[in-house]
Amino acid sequence: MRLDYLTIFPDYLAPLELSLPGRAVASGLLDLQVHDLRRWTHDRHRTVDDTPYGGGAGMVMRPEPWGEAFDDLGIEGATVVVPTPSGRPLTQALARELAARERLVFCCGRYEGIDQRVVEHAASRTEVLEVSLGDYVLNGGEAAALVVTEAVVRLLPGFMGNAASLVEESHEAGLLEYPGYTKPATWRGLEVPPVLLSGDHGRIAAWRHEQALTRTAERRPDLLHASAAPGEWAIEPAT
Ligand code: 6GU
Repeated sequence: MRLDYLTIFPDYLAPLELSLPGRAVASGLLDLQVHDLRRWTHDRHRTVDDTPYGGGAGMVMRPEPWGEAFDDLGIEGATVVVPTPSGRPLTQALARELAARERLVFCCGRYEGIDQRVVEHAASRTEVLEVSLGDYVLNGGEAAALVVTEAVVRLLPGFMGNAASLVEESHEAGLLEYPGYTKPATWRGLEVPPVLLSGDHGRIAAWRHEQALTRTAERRPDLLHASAAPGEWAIEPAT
């Protein structure tokens, strides 16, 4: 998989070369490139933003550097991912969709946003997805791009050591994960639930499922009634 990042803060994305994705790069599974958007500016001050038409607070990112970056990198056939609080909420299902793509191009803008014509233009050339982490506001798209990357890259075949841990875990089953325990069996007066020491795999599986259900009902009742509503968020290429 190829991953490109367009940002005015390339250092913010340095963690990509360290942790989990770093290993995937070393193993040849990932081709990962971080690009400084200012490379595609031409004025003395390397300007990337300007005041909003119609007035109001904050600045909006000008479209020209994005357009030139798209031309130089070539975005045809890639999925352009634009982190924004007004995007489609990131879920495990969306992470799985993105993990099936050959190439993602992340466009990290400041939170006041990128001129909307950038999305419109990119969508005339390839698939574009505006993605949100949740109902809160970050200052820019970089932290969100890191989160999306980690959610996606760990799903790539050959990335994780233990494929079974992917299937069982939180959200893959639509439920929160059951609690985990390891040695010692008694710690500071706290016991591991005895069923886990019983050796009865049927009872253990039933107990874990019940724990997952109880936790989900208590903490995230919305997940018990969740139905996937994909489609309406995808912005397909024009032709
Ligand atoms: Cl994806 N971007 C920004 N800037 N803020 C966010 C977000 C994304 N998701 C939640 N808040």
